[in-house]
Amino acid sequence: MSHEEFPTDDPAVVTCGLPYANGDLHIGHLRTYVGGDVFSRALEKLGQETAFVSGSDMHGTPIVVQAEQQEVDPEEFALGWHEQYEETFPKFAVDFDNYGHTHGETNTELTLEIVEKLDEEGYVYEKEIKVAWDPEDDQPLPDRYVEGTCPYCGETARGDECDEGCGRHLEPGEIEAPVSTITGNPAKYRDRAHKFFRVSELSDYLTEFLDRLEGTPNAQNQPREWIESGLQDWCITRDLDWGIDYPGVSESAEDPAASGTESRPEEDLVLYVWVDAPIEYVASTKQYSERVGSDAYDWEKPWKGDGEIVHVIGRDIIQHHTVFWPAMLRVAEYNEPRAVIASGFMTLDEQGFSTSRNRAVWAREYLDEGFHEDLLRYYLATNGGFQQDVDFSWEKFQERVNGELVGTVGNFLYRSMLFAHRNYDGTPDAEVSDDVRDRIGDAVDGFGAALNDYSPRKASEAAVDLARFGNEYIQRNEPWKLTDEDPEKAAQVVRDCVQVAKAVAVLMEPFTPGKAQRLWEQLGEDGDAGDATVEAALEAPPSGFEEPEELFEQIEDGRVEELNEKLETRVEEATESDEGVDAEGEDEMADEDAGDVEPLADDRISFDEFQSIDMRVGRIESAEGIEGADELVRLEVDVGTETRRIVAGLKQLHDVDELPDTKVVVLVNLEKAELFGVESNGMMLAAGDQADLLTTHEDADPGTRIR
Ligand code: B3M
Ligand code: ZN
Repeated sequence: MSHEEFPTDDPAVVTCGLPYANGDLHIGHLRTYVGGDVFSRALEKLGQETAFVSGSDMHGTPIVVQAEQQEVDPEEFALGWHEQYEETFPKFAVDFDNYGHTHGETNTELTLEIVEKLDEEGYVYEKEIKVAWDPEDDQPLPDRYVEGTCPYCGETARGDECDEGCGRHLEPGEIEAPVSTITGNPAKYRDRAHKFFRVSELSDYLTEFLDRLEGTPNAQNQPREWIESGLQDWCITRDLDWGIDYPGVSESAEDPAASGTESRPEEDLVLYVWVDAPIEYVASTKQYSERVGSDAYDWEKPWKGDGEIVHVIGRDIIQHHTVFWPAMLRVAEYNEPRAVIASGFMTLDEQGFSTSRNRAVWAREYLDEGFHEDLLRYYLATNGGFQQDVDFSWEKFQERVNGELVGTVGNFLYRSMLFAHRNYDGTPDAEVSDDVRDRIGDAVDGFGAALNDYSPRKASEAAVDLARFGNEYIQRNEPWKLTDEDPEKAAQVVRDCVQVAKAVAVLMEPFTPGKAQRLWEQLGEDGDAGDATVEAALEAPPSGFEEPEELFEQIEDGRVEELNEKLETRVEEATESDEGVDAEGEDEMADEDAGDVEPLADDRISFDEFQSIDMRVGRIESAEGIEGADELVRLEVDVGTETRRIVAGLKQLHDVDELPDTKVVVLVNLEKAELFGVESNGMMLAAGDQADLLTTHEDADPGTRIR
């Protein structure tokens, strides 16, 4: 089934993944929010009625852990960050129609209602499971309180997700060799009764749903693989006292002795954060409706009636949005999402952002440097396809700004409008030529097609290419030579250029709303450029306008050098002070991104045990990405006596084409594993988050044993 093209007659809701309310925002975080804002503004440009909503994610273990470290209440801790996000987003023109939070009343009520409905429909059951437990602290270790090995890909995994490997959601009890992140002790597993949602029963529905789902291809392909490999039921409760209490928990936990499981204070069973988090999408839409009135926007239409739901997310949370969430919506009798647009990751100078090492360009810092928010918006929304990874460096930023915004867009607008102002006091009295009318029409069509293709980048190209056309057009027709010779023709050319300028204002607005507004005013237009739809691209501008100013400014080389130096110095300083902190064993867990050194293992192994590990020098013969898997690469590796096929999570981190001929270290007697349908016969050793491959220093041949 395919959906009706945008714009449809029904209201749409565009949502952005909820940021966890637990830390400063850097420009890497902004990618999804800018992407969502651009998409929702662009839909409105097409004439689609759209609400744009999100909120802060207040629950979950990362927040509890950090609040504990700071010795504050999780609510107070999370609210502090929530307020900061509320202030930060508008500074980047990310204008949510409603920005709520998951601990609010609307979300709590809706969550309870939905969970009760899942229960009533027979989709919830209780099961005893193994829960990680800290033997020393005698407490349960939900989610981020535990680290270990992913049972699917063997990478280090944290709590409920394999964030460095295959990206899967991990159920409680699944992580292997669990270690408590509180004490560093090996965790034990204990039996506890928890609530489960029968997602497995919805496999057929979800398979059909994925066939209908639009958005970026990664959002359809990854879940298909997960569903094919068999869906498990989903544990929807946690042993924690921060979150939304499981409804009617008193009945189920009434008599723990009878079930033979650990006794548990009733209030310690809360819903898993991923249950109430997406429900905030609905709650936030509802709050918006309540504020503007349901005549202006009726939240029930997209969620329960005729309307469109579009989720904009980071690619690490695809599974939640394409499996668990639609399963919940289905049973609770809500509409399913029409599209999931999942963005790639962001790197800074080709390396990961690291909050603990201060290796980031912070949102606030970007603004403090005096840059207009639109420049970053343009960079983030148009650099590569939405699902591709994006690297940020001040050089690349400078190149895009100076090249496209200053050189193409700004240059065309300034030269044509200045000429129009000087010679005609504004828009000359002439009709737009058919050719230019058609050219603008094509740009508008391209813009609409790009959005229906969920490609903000292509939509921006429609706008920038139009400005490029404008530049060529004025250059080719040289109106400055015609004013005396052929004044009629001169007026015609300039009239065309002014229309192109107006169309550029309309089409650029979703990307650069502040600058588009400025241009709108320079054209003598009243009101809000954001309210103009694509039809305005071909409507005549007012006849008079003032002398224009240049919209964009060049970024000089010296400025880039200065910014790079600042970043380097800061990273160095932060790394030094970080080392001090690590030595004292603090600051573990605080880091979301990378960089903390794991404590050395206490458990010693015997030399015999070491001897049983067979590691060999290998040489990569070939490497290619596995289709549909974002990170996995299939490699053929010569290990001396034979060539082994190995699957490794390297795609995001290495240039796959450059891998052949690299010498590596291969663990050859690891049991075989199947990853995305490909058998992996061995494991290559690599260090850390960036999968820094281990290699040999001299010329050991493939097959040489490592001792
Ligand atoms: N709070 C943040 C993340 O995992 C998480 C998103 C919730 S979206 C419903 O990216
Ligand atoms: Zn994994």
